Amino acid sequence: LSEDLRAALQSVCATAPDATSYEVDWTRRTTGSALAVCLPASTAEVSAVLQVAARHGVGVTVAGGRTGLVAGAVPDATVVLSTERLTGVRVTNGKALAGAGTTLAEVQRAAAEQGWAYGVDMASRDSATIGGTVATNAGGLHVVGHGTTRAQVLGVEAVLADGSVVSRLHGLAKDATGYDLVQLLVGSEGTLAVVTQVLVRLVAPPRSRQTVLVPLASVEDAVRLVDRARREARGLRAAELLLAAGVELVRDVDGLPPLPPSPVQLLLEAEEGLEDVVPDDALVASDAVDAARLWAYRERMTEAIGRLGVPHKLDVSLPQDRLGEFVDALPSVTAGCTTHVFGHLGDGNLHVNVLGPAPDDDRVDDAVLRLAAAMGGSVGAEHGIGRAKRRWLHLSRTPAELAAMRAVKQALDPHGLLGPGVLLPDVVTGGGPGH
Ligand code: 2HG
Ligand code: ZN
Repeated sequence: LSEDLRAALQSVCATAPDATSYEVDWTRRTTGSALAVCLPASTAEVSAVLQVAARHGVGVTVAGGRTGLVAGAVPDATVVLSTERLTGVRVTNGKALAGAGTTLAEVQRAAAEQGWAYGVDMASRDSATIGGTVATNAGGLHVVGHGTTRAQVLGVEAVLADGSVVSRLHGLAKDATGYDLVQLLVGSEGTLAVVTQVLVRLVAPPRSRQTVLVPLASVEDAVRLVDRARREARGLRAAELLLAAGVELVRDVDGLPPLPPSPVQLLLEAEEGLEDVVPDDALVASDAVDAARLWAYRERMTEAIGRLGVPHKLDVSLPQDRLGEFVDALPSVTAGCTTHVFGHLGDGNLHVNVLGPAPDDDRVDDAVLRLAAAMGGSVGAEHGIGRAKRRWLHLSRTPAELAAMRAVKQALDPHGLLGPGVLLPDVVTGGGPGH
């Protein structure tokens, strides 16, 4: 069967000679196995791959830049469909139309060349693809300013499980003509369709830029300062939290200069007005080079943690007034582990990274996610659910919501070919609530 499958796939598009790098996630925590790796170069080729997979009854896992942190692109005895050759971007009238495999950095560059900016940015910009950010509804560093990917997406072209193509790329500002298929696909993690092209709105570039790093005594103080900056500064676009242990870590690993010691550091970026908001002991960047120097403490965190071992990545969001309490409670559920917490304070989004437990030991994952849910938070803030978190999806979604999600899945992909093992938990039959 697999020889037949491989031959059939090779007759419709190029395939990668070696699947190894596609079979493990960025953190190295999750591995899987690929039946083949397809590299379609057009929407027609994507459609042909899905039709071959359907004929052979095998699943398809979509892979973008493979910087995801919940193993959503790791195959599970499935065919990998990589979007890496679906590239190219064109900017017109404040909108960018990009192939799904175009990197975020390329979209940003194309926007800048025409005097625009793209509202989404993240440290993985050189690898993360626009299609992947749509699939996960990625957030990143500028959500306080521009919202998540969902808020940028005006249209998509996508191939459904049966190979049919839906294309909503007209970009009309007004279009009240029924179900919003475009937004349905945002955040669907490759389980409803394969996104092949994306149309996004662009934003005006900031007129000026202030970057400050503020030492603070507590997370609560940081939350209060963000609230004030939102009201009093102009064009706030980043509000990032660092804790002392994280600052120490990036200093150690990357050799960055020490900062004045403080339990909490808050990185704020706005167009203007921050000088009236932040205390006198804040570090204020004098120019772009200096701003990059301050950002380094935040942007290098993921890489620095990765060098310590294989982290358990627990991306959660919380109500603003529970953030401090959550951070304080973490040691009680992560005892004996090395834990680093940082994230997008303005969005109530914390990245809890836990090192110590074996990759397949998920007791600490369970404890941290339950803690977040018990405080009214979400178990998946901006990284998605993927393969890593689906057994906790029920903590953030009601039975009625899960049933509706399954009904949508069943309608669009009745044979479960797209993203098996991703997002939706398996239905447990034969009693018990299961996971
Ligand atoms: C970030 O904000 C990313 O830098 C990665 O979402 C977070 O490494 C992480 O846990
Ligand atoms: Zn993040």
